[in-house]
Amino acid sequence: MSQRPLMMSDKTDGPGQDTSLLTKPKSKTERPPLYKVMLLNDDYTPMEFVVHVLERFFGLNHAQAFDIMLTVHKKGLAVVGVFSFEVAETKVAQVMDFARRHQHPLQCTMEKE
Ligand code: TYC
Repeated sequence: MSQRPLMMSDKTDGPGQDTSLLTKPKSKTERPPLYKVMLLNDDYTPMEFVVHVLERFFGLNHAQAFDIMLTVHKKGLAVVGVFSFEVAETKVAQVMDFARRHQHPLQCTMEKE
């Protein structure tokens, strides 16, 4: 008589018929969500300041930074990068703090992609 609880390995599917591994649910490897970081236009922040922000916090060269600044200026906003939640949150905080310290109303936000 069995002296222990019934276990999966006790299944009596027959020789070579153990289905316990085949029925295991597939664990999908989901990518973590990404977040768009955006700059918003305003009427007061100097263009050169925005270019500097883009170079300093987003690693853009001067031409790339100038192009994105102009897009924000003309269209109202632009995505300046796509990052993990933690990195996006840090970029937004760095830009907002830098703008505030220089008394510019520049706004930076993030949104799930
Ligand atoms: N519109 C601003 C100006 O004319 C320039 C500017 C560009 C401000 C981008 C903010 O995110 C911005 N001085």
